[in-house]
This record gives sequence, structure tokens and C-alpha cells, in this order.
Amino acid sequence: MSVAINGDSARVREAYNGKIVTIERFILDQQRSHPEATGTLTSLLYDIALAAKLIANKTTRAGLVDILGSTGRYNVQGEEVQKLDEYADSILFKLNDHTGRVAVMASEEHPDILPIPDHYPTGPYVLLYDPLDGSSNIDVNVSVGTIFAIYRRRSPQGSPGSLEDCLQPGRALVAAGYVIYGSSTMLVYSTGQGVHGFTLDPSVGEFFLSHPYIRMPAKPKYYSANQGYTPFWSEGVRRFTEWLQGQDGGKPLSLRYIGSLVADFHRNLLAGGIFYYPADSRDPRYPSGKLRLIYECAPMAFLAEQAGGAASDGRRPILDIQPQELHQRTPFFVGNRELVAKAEEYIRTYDEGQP
Ligand code: P6P
Repeated sequence: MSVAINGDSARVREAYNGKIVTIERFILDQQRSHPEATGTLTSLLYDIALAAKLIANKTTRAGLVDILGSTGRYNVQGEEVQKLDEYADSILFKLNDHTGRVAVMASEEHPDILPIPDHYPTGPYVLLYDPLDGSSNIDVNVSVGTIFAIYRRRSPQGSPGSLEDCLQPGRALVAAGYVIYGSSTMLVYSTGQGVHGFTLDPSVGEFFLSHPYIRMPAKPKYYSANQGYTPFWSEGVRRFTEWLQGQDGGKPLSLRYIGSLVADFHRNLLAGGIFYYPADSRDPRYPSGKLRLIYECAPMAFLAEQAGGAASDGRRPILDIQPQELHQRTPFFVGNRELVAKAEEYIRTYDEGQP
């Protein structure tokens, strides 16, 4: 029996009461509320869930198998490629290159788009991903994650996918999500019908619904930023940070910063708060900050808005930004709506001299 997927967590828990809800069952039930759905997106989400299981199997045993450490090579970002980065990247590509569901892919690990091999069919969707975000933390056993974004292709069906297919604003997202490989492995995604979390039971290799309809708590608890860079931030960002610390008489928020976007985002999604990686003057190569728009900030912004939060580059919503290049970076403020708005207010006032 399919369950009407609607509304809120309590109703979903009631509807599924006593039932075993795998990610497959939940995605199928969500698909049923879209009669026009062909099932292709559902199958693509299954493929990502399978990739997550395979990657989790490696990350949770990284200390025991020869997959720790660096490959000795550097990626397009100038970052040292970890063995697990390479493994996760290849898994995501190989699980999606032959299915006929995807027209083109792009990955943080590759300078250019990843075309579907000529001997495979192309499909209606575009898959962008950061295969293992935060991988510099792997060797010290800090949670890392996979981030993915799914668009409909814009190029004609049957033709090779294009760079333009990959450069779509976040408002056009069909689905987005992340996998966090931490104390447990969770897959959190949205297809525009709320944000839902699934926890992997490694004993059976299955994701089970654990967090239906996640909503960011109204009362924020944390702020997350690398305050080591404070001297390089703008005056507006510095003053915003002082406000968060209660330096104008308000109650301070607690600082929590893991240095792994997925882990910091996940904590704030569940507990309430704001994460920000602003532009800074440390490195002229990164005038817009470190985080990438199309496979880090836009998917996270989609989830944040679906959970009742907001995401901005300090001046406008992340989802409104039209990407100009594949590895474009952007300042990033994401979390509770009123905290993001306050960051924008400080930037407008002190960095742009506007009232
Ligand atoms: P910093 C990890 O390297 C990453 O890309 C994100 O996961 C994380 O939020 C950020 O960089 C941390 O950067 O400069 O604070 O070490």
C-alpha cells in the first residue's frame, strides 16, 4: 500500500507507523504523488543511494584498508586528491554512466564536464557532485560527505549533454542531497517535497527513514565559521560575527566548526544555526571564498530552503545565481532565515554603505 506523502513529520510517522520504510519505498511513495513521473528520477536516486552504501563501506573502514592517504596528485582546485576522493568519484560516475538516466555529469574532481560514453544512451537528467567533501579530514576520522545536485537537461534529448546543462541556477534543481559518513551514515535529500533523512543499517545494507520532513528549528543554537580568518573578513562579516557572539547584549550562540561542510551543515539543519564561509582577502585566487557554487552551495541552499531556512552569498539568494563556470566559487551563508538576513544586513550596511 502506498502512503500519501504530505505535510509534516508527525503525519508521516503516523502514516508509516509500524512499517519498515526503506529509502526505495519512500521515494516510490513520493513518486506516486506525481502521476506524470516516469520513475527515471526515482531510479537515479536509488543509484545514488547505492553509491552511498559502497562509499560508506570504504570510509567506515578507511583505517583498515589501504585507502587512506593521498594519491600524490592535485585536482583542478589545487587540492591534494585523497585515495578515498578518487574512489568515491569513480563510484558515482560508474554507477550512472550507463543507465540512460543521465545526459552529462560534473564532479569537483574533474576540470571539465563528464560526458556519457558514446556506447551508452543519454537520459533526461544532469548529475553534479562533490564525491567526498572534507576529504582532508579523513585521516583524522572526522565526518566527511558526498553532495549531489540533479537538474533536467536543457540540451535536446539524444544529443550529448553540454556545459550549459551543468550551469543552471539552483532554482532549477529537481533534487539535491548529501550523504554524511559519520557516527552513522545518513542520506538526506529533497525533491522539492520537504527534506528527508535516511540512516544506513550496515548490517543489512539498507537506508531506513529516520528523519521525515526535517525542518530547521526556529531557535538557532550554533554558528559555524573558521574564525582563524577573521582578520581577512570584511567589516560587515566581522561585525555580524560579533553580533552572533552577543557583543551587543544579545544571548551568544555557541561556536561549532568542524571544517567539513556536510557535517557543519547537518548539525545546523537539525539543531538550528548558521554556517558561513565568506569571501576573504587571504588568497587573491579565491576572492569569492573557497566553496563551490554548483556542487556544494546550490544543493545545500536547496535543502536549507526546503527545510524553512535560507542561503545567500551575502547579497542575494544562492539559488538565484546563474553559474558562469563549472568550478565557480561563492561566499556562502546558510541556516536559519533570520540569521542569514542579519548577515546580509551587516554586509549591506558596512560593506556597501547602504542603510
Ligand atoms: P577551511 C573541506 O575542505 C571544505 O571544502 C568544506 O567541506 C569545509 O566547509 C571547508 O572546506 C573548510 O575550509 O578553510 O575552514 O579549512
